[in-house]
Amino acid sequence: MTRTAYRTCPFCEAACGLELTVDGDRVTAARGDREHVFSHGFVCPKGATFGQLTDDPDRLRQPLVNGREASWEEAFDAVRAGLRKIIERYGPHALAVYLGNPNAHTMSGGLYVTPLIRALASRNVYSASTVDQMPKHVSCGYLFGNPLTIPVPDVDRTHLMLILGANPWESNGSLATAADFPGRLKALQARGGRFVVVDPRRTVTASHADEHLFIRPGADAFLLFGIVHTLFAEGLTDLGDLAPSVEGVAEVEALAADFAPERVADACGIPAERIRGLARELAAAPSAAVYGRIGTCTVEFGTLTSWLVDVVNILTGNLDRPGGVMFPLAPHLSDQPKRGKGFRTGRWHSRVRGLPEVKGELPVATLADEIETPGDEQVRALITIAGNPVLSTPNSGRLDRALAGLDFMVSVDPYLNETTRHADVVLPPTDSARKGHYDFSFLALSVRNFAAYSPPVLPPEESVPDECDILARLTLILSGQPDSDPALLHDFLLQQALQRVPAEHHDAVTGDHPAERLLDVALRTGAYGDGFGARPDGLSLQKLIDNPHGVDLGPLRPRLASALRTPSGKVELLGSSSAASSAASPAASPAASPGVSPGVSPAAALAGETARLLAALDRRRDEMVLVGRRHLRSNNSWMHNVPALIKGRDRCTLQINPADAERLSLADGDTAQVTSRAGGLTVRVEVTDRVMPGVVSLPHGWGHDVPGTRLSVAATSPGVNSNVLTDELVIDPLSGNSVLNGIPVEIKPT
Ligand SMILES: Nc1nc2c(c(=O)[nH]1)N[C@H]1C(S)=C(S)[C@@H](COP(=O)(O)OP(=O)(O)OC[C@H]3O[C@@H](n4cnc5c(=O)[nH]c(N)nc54)[C@H](O)[C@@H]3O)O[C@H]1N2
Ligand SMILES: Nc1nc2c(c(=O)[nH]1)N[C@H]1C(S)=C(S)[C@@H](COP(=O)(O)OP(=O)(O)OC[C@H]3O[C@@H](n4cnc5c(=O)[nH]c(N)nc54)[C@H](O)[C@@H]3O)O[C@H]1N2
Ligand code: SF4
Ligand SMILES: [Mo]
Repeated sequence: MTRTAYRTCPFCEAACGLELTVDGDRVTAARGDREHVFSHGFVCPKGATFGQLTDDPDRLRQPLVNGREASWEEAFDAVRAGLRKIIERYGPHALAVYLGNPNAHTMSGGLYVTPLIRALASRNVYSASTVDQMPKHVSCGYLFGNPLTIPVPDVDRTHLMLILGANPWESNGSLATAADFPGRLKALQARGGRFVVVDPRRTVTASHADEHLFIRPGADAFLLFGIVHTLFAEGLTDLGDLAPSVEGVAEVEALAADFAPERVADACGIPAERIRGLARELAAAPSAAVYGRIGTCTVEFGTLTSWLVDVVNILTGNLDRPGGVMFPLAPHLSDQPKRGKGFRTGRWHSRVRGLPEVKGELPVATLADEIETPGDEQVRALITIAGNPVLSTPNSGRLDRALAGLDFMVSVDPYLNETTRHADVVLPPTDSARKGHYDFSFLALSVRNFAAYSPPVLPPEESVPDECDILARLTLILSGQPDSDPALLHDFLLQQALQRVPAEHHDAVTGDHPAERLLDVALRTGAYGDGFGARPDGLSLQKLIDNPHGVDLGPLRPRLASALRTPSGKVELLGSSSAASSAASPAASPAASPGVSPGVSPAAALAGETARLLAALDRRRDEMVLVGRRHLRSNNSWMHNVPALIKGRDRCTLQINPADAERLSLADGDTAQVTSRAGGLTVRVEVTDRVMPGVVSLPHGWGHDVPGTRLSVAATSPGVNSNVLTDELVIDPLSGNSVLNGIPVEIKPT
């Protein structure tokens, strides 16, 4: 007997609705849910393999202790012994945690990671955020008072979209949840709008664009400052209704004074007249949205660049207006205005390099330093949850060696891969078909307001616990509780959530699972909630269960006043003066990561970065630089074990422009040796004019040929690990984010 079930796809930020065919206890097919209120039937090759991932024979279904299958009780005993010994002997800071990307896609990640970090009480918290979007958090923290208050492009209504360093045709977007991003861009063109792509590669997105401009990697801050300069020089700034709500315009004008288009054109590789043209077009469009992603974040001036993206949106009056960039309103959050204290970083610093804390974390680029360098509070044990830092973080060769030297490591992960092979204990969570799903992260970044909850599609397996239970047990072990019955934490969290709810409603909370009950409380007290009866039409868990294709909550609405968390209640272009921020303490940081002194204001931090950018105008630009890329049938490092996704010709190639190939005596199909300060590798060359001269491109997430893993399909087409080449010593100083694009490399034929 087959049946149909509906479920949000958990693999990327697009949050598409899937229609699953279920046969007994297997998902046998996955297609787009045509009735879904947000994705309208769209699906990509990854979502379509939902069932194959669930059924992957290499997926762990039993914990591993020292490489051997063990019972869950044995595994948790080993975890307790391993972790408690380190904490008792060396204190909590000797224990680090690394949180990988899928935590943003699971309910356990949304609900149980924060309590775990609290129980850990270590300064050594790391995540994939510092190889990804941390610059955007910092720039939005400065501008809007909260690092999670991130405006998204209103792609469905905009007249002009400027896309920098993003390839949504393949990635389906990030920090902008937009199922069927390609369809939305085509609709933009069909209604007479335009989109322009700025990228050192002519990507699929660029080839569909009305215009594509090649840019030298890392140069977007020059381009954007050139645009800001032009807006002021030609009297094109027009904040419109925003004007009374924005502070610091004159200061921004002063910062942009030195960046006339003529001065920055060479550094960008874009003619001055075109930079000026972009400024004029953005100013003249009835609405426009500038959107930057990986290519604007994982670069040396990541925070400054991310800040400039929104500065342009603000100066052209496009913040918080339809067709511009807007603040989504997620169903589990409230819509109440609140003043904040201003966003601060540097509340503590990393031990070895003195890098500042940002959003409660340290940069993953310094994790190997903390493991390798002896001394008090040296990291001796590591917990990884849904992460593969051996493939995804800079100078990963060094991190790989460092992990081998840990006293103890535990990984919560369904695969024995390049990272988890170092773990003493691997705890595999149940598969996605057996998990409920609600997007705590991405409904707050969606280009249209909507709500969806998917209950588990298959019943739980006796032998495999839910990930919420695994994280709850780890949390109880970390906090030194003798009993690690997960119900203890589930109850505690529910009581905490109910603190704001009158006691007479407590019995009205519904849900079959602890995560469902927490969600029910959040929904009912959230912006569209039923208020436990006060608004009978409002949202609740039951209402979402009754609407398996989601509940549409309409296009984004202006809501600046309730979104802002700044002390002034205004947009603070230069950040809040009351919020002492701090980047790298110069004494402790290597020369490659210059920074501003601890305790400086965001305004001083931005001014410091602007001065450093100006100095970078005169750098040599004759070396080859490396950038990354993504493919539609990949998902960072972890889907190469699905036959349907890995089949076809080798995708892990070094793309190089014909002019460079000729100069270096390389032909298509040759192998080349690529070296950087951090490391070297040998890879097959693909000669293509889709990458600009002076730039080579290699995707990340490959390199599946190391011993000790269980990835039998991925190992047949292993590729090479591009992060062997990226340099952990060069970071964006204000956010601690790694620089993964624009890496100087030398290339030789082999
Ligand atoms: N050079 C270069 N490097 C990059 C990037 C780049 O563009 N260029 N991009 C960066 C970006 S944007 C990101 S987000 C990072 C990603 O960095 P990571 O998060 O470290 O790596 P992933 O490849 O996403 O690995 C995810 C892990 O989670 C496991 N997993 C999958 N589903 C679940 C689940 O439900 N529960 C648990 N517990 N585990 C699960 C997988 O088996 C895998 O081990 O990589 C970064 N690295
Ligand atoms: N198919 C697929 N989809 C994914 C993922 C995946 O691995 N595969 N990963 C998911 C994740 S975790 C994320 S964070 C998102 C990322 O989503 P995107 O940011 O859209 O993804 P990328 O393909 O890395 O696009 C970055 C682009 O920046 C360009 N670039 C590099 N350096 C520069 C620069 O200095 N300036 C400019 N202007 N451009 C530059 C690159 O050539 C590349 O085309 O994708 C998500 N979706
Ligand atoms: S675009 Fe993303 S959310 Fe949609 S089906 Fe593909 S992987 Fe899933
Ligand atoms: Mo990411």
